[in-house]
Amino acid sequence: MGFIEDISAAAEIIRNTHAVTLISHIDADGITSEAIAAQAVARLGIPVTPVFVRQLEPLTMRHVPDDDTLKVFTDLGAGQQNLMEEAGMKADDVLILDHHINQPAPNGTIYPQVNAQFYGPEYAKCSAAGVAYMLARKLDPDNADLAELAVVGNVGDMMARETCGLTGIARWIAEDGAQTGRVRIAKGINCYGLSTRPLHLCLANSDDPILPGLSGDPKAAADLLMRLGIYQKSSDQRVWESLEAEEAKILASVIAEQMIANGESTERLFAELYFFPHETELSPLRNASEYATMLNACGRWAKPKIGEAVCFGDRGTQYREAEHMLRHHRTIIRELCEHILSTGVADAGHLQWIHTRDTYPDTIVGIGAGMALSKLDPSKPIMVLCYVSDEPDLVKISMRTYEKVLRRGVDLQAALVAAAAEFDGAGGGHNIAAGAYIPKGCEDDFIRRVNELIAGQFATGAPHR
Ligand SMILES: [Mn+2]
Repeated sequence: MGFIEDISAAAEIIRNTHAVTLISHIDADGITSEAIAAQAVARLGIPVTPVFVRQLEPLTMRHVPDDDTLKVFTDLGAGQQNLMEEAGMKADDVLILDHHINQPAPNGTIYPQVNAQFYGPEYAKCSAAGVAYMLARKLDPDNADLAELAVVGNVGDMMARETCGLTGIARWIAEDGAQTGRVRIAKGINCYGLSTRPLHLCLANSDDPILPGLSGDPKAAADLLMRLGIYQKSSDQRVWESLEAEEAKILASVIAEQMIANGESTERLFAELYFFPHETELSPLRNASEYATMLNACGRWAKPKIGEAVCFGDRGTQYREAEHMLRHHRTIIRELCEHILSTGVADAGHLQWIHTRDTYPDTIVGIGAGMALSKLDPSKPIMVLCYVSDEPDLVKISMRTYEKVLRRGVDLQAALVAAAAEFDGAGGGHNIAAGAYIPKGCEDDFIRRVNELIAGQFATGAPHR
């Protein structure tokens, strides 16, 4: 069926139920899709109970209550219909809102599902929060005030990353939010921290794209800003969002000139950005990517309900707790990054790697890997291996690289999916950032195999992209 039919059917299922249990994932997309669906359902006067899980697997299925509520799965479920069937759930008891690969239930139960992967390219780059939003909008056009949460979920799930902006239905949702004034769509530099970080740090921290002479060098970035009259002194703290249009334009064109002079493409210098003008200035809730980080921080440190409260509009006690989570998150990631740099990585030839064992939680090693890479050899992908807290037999693999390396043919997802399968593990992710789980003990062979696969990708070179 088409998207409209599936969304209409989902809306009917919600309207005809007396109580909902919402089962969702703990990352930014999971928390926002839950918050959208929960508010849309609650506004109909139907009681909702949230259940957040790190992953839907046999062990976490027991958190899903065995009662007569409708089980709505957001940002998960498409790939776990076998577990629903095993738990004895009937098609009438379930609604799946997802964007992950669909794996039908083995005994043929057809669970109602709206999955962004079903409807062609216009929908393909839409996260679960986008799907939940379309359902909310179908239930009541007044739910358009939830558009910002869908934008946060989409951006948090990297739907804007490859194309430097949202596309298709996800872009339509941002525009829908712009109509009510809750979302401001802007063009600007493709850096992180535009609402909260002093601009020189924002530029110095940029690693995709690499800004020649600025990335990794806060002092040079502050000097440039003083030269342009954007900073009065090197200790200024202005953020990008506070720049006048003319200042932002001059800054972008100077950086673009430097990139061109260095033979770099400026293709990734500009991005479409999503701001929320009703939020307090200088707060991480002012733009989609920083908002998403705050929710990820809550989820990764096992407090998804704090993130949910922020999505519901709490700006008091729970919000302060979320700020605390965010600070904690940043501190641990910075420590991990320093640990990687001070310990040093091993060079396998076509990738560099480090095993952090149980020193840091597996939920953040990928982020730390990405940050450390900007201070390592950027031409080789980084692999970080670590143990998984509640899975003593597994090793988690996180890999990161840069757009520039992708253009030479590298695809981390392809490499990790293929290698993990050979070792009875499982891999997934994106070409630029991917992960895998493998059995403990085969790490050395695994590194060798991934290195071989990446060597092959470099040798074959880039396909037409
Ligand atoms: Mn998602």
